[in-house]
Amino acid sequence: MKIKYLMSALLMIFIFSFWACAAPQAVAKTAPVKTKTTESGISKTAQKYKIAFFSERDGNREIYIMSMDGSGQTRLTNNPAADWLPSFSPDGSKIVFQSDRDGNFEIYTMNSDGSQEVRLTDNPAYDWQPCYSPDGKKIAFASDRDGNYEIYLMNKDGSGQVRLTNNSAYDGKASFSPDGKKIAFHSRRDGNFEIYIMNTDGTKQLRLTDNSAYDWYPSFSPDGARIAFDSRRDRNSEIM
Ligand SMILES: [Ca+2]
Ligand SMILES: [Ca+2]
Ligand SMILES: [Ca+2]
Ligand SMILES: [Ca+2]
Repeated sequence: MKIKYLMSALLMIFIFSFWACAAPQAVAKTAPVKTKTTESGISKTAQKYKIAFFSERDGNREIYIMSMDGSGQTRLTNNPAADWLPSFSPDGSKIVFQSDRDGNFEIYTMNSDGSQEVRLTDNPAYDWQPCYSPDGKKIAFASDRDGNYEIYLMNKDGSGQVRLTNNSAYDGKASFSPDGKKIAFHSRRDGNFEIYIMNTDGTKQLRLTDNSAYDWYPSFSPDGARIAFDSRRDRNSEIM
């Protein structure tokens, strides 16, 4: 069972290298650990940090958290809609996620114990792929509210929603740089998916990749020096 839990944790870290805005947001230090001995015996440190993930194990997509050794798996959402793509706030107190519980996807936040769910967006379009800024004050997300997907930025309470990209192609999957000054994202504006960066006010949009394959799902390294992304240039997905 120890190995099973460890593999589960490692798998989720792997998945979040694609699906969270960045690995540091998916793994967050939460409330002080009360137990002095670990359930799995792997390490006390592993239980101090939590991983948020989604699973269909209970019949539909729900948000769960667990310790980094796979112990303490707890379901946080409970409704028949799809609740997914969770990402911790930098201080670990909140989780932002997307849900179609009201008929279309909206951005929601909740406390890291699942309490106090709050809807931040409210419109008939899809609003999804949320990501906290490193200071926790802003949330970037993608929405097709103007007819095609663009990157938007809002305050953590949902106020002040502004569009950062503006073109007829798909723009999505925002990921903040660790210093909060840049947003990496993927866009199809040049014919196929490429990785771009821009300032957090939408200025200076710059393409970083240039090839005929899909390059998408960027994520900054913790030191901000590099960007990991997924590419199909070898005809299947690879991590660059
Ligand atoms: Ca659900
Ligand atoms: Ca919506
Ligand atoms: Ca667009
Ligand atoms: Ca490409």
